[in-house]
Amino acid sequence: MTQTAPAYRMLIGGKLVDAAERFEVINPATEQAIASVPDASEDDLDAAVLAARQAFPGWSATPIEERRAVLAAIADAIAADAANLARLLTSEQGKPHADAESEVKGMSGYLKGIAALELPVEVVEETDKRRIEVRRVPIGVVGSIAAWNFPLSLAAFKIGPCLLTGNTLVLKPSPFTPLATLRVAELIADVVPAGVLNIISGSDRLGPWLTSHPGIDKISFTGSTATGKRIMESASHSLKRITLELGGNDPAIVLPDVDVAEIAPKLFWSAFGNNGQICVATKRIYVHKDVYEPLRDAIVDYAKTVQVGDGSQQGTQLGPINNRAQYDRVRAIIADSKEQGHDILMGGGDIEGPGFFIPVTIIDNPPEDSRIVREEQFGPVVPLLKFDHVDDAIARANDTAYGLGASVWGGDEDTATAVAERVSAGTVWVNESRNLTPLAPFGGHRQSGIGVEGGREGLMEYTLAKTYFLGKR
Ligand code: TXE
Repeated sequence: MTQTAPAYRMLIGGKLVDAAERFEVINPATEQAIASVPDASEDDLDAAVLAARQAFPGWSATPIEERRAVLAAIADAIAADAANLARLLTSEQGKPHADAESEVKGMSGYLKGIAALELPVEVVEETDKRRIEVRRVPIGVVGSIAAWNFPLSLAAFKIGPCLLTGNTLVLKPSPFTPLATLRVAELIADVVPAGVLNIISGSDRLGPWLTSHPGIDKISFTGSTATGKRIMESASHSLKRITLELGGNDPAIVLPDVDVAEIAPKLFWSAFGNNGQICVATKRIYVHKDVYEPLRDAIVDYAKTVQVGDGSQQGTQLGPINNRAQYDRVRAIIADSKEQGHDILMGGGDIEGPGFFIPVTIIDNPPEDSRIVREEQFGPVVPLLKFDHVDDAIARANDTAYGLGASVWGGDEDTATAVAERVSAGTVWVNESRNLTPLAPFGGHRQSGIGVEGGREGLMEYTLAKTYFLGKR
């Protein structure tokens, strides 16, 4: 009797392979196990790194036009399986089906956007004596770790620039959300040259093995600031290059000349999209006193119309929190607000039944030193904070160890842009928020990260400078 191969296998050296052990993946809306995936051992990791290393000479010598074509083929394979990938994403991540569909579409679009970028040679001297040019060369084998909030988008952020610049990759999805990524592995097994892109799943032990592996030359990580620091430490032993995209505590500053009715839903989704589980979600909303009460009431009225539930059900706008640890973390922050006697405008309670559901929670002007203001909540709870003078709002917005994103909202674009110039963050939006593009760098200031993803600068992070002095006789 022949045994059928299990669903969800790792991609190592062009082959779909299982591991000796597997672990279960939970649907956060039901808390039921929905599938099992390989739990990579150290030997499996060694095999993936070896495959990537063996593929590196060939891939790095492959003309960039061919590498672009491979990225485009990956994007097409993903687009062709969009409905299935979106369904998997909802089941493991919790996000509503429509959001999952746009993430799948976004992954494909991002890869195509990156594939179109150029890394030109820079000529710094051209004289009778010599020509000096700076070329960019790939680093080698990259190890990438993606988080559970956007498994496919983050995979695209890592795959695109890594492969375009001629590196090879070992990619690890979060143990909470490996399914859609392993499905991608299956879709691209015959599309990508063997060993160029390896995808391995594993439990908590795999991350530290990957970041300390001597065969890896660079780490690209998206996750918490605390884990980012541990990764930097472990990378230091062999001076691995690092790109760290970490947490944020993004402020929104709302100026007195806004159109309240127009921005209330926009601000709501800026804070609550993906249930607040976005590194660049708005996490503190500073509102000028002249519009504080009307805007507060408009946001609360809007929030009451938003449907929380199982993401696979029609009409759901916000799903559950992705995992129990994060659920407990968000609930602890809400509990702290209750204990401190903050005015909770809506939410704050429990949602009956299984699943990591938390009601939309809005807190009215808590003190600046409270946990909900100081910490990254990463869940469906946001504080509204009143200010009298814009200087005060800017000072409070900047008073954080983070510096990932920020937004400014105002009727007069020049005034709002002038405020944006004084906010310290890697990305600042004026009258919009959370939008990203493959064409521009995205990264954190201060403890929100090191390095950037996207744009030409993002490509540079996957390369080393190599300077040629070309003497003329
Ligand atoms: O992520 P972690 P968690 C923030 C958010 C959230 C917090 C915790 O504030 O509350 O992070 O989330 C691997 N060496 N963000 O605990 O700790 C681990 O296997 C190498 C912001 O889920 O960052 C997992 O796959 N790897 C963020 C991954 O790191 C290690 C998105 C993420 O773990 C490791 C998600 C180690 N020592 C959460 N320890 C954003 N920037 O958007 C763990 N890992």
